[in-house]
Amino acid sequence: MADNSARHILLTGASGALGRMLAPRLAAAGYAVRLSDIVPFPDPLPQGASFVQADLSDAAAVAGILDGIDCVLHFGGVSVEKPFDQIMPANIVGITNLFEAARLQKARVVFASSNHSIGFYERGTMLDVDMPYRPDGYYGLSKAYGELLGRMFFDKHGVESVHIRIGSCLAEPTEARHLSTWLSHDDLFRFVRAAIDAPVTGHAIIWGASANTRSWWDADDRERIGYAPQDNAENCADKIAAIRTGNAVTERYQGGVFCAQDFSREEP
Ligand code: 15L
Repeated sequence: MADNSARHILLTGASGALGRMLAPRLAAAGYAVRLSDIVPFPDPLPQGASFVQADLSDAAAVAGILDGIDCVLHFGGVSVEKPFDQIMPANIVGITNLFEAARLQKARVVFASSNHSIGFYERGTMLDVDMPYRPDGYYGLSKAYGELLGRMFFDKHGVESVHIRIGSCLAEPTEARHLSTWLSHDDLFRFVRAAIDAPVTGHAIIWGASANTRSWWDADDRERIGYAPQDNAENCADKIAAIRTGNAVTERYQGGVFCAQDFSREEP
């Protein structure tokens, strides 16, 4: 195993579903891991890892958890569509505090962005990462903000960031949409490792999806970090291809049910 112990990694959102999946894997890979979340870590601490409770909207607390860190894996914040007053502190103020702290620390940021930043493209439309944002709610808008914040912090301050535009990161795909959007846990871990270990990243945006046969997502910056997904939702097609939601808005757009939430546009 490579000696990763000199690499100090901070994982925010450690107590969430993806954080809990990543934490033991990162520790087992030998990185020096600091975990953080606004709520306690619910599992036994992985060997060698530490945990610091912190609120992302508190700039001083965020500066504190980044002290001595080389690379931040930013999985913290609200992870579903919510009213703006809930998105604002965690996802807008929080990531701004985080980039400011990364600038002082000269740390790289790996951001768990989301397909909901482009959720209003119709299903089947092939997208490159530089196509215009079409967020499907305040949550998706906050992810677009994070990606743009990374762009500004690289151009202005040289802070490197890798933005993983995650599709549906689940142990198994469970519905037809996932044939296009699924990201396996193993592929996310491969992705995160590549983003930590790449010698140079600049500002990179990469689709967070496995090698799905029915993908809607095309050109991105993956070659820069050497990310190569190995799983494919197609292996589950027989079980899930017929599983639909029954909602026309959900079925029409890439963002699925997030698009249908509070949807009030009248179709001609
Ligand atoms: C996300 O960004 C959410 O955090 C997750 O809960 C899923 O809904 C996922 O997107 C998805 O689009 O499937």
